[in-house]
Amino acid sequence: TDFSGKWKMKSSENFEDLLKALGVNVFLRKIAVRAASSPAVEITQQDESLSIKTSTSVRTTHVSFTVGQSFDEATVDGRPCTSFPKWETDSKISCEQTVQKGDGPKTAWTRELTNDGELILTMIAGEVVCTRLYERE
Ligand code: R12
Repeated sequence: TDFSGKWKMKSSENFEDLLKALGVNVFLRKIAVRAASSPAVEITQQDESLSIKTSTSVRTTHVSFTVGQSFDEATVDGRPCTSFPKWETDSKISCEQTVQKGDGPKTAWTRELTNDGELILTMIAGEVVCTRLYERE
């Protein structure tokens, strides 16, 4: 599987509910929802190592990791966490997050490449699952 490419978002479900579950206040939620409606995502992958840059008008994140090895990143609401990415199938990575301080709902994400070459991102907080569908630019 090769996630490499520039991706644009086609649809998003439950993003605001996800932020709500994480305790993000309504003011920041509205700003985040607007900004996150047109992200630019660029992924480079070499074997098991991925680099994912996600840009919006209010926040840009850049993570690099190797599947099977823990790494530090931040939850979608910006809390530092340690993440452990693993192959769930040969085309799906699932990643559990452990926040470094404080508590809150359990968070995780998955990224899956579909047969028709689309990318499905899920972000999870407790019972809430946000699903975002991307296609290559
Ligand atoms: C908060 C502050 C900010 C944000 C929040 C809380 C904004 C977060 C954004 C996230 C975008 C995620 C994407 C994910 C993806 C684009 C805009 C929530 C700035 O306290 O599709 O990969 C300061």
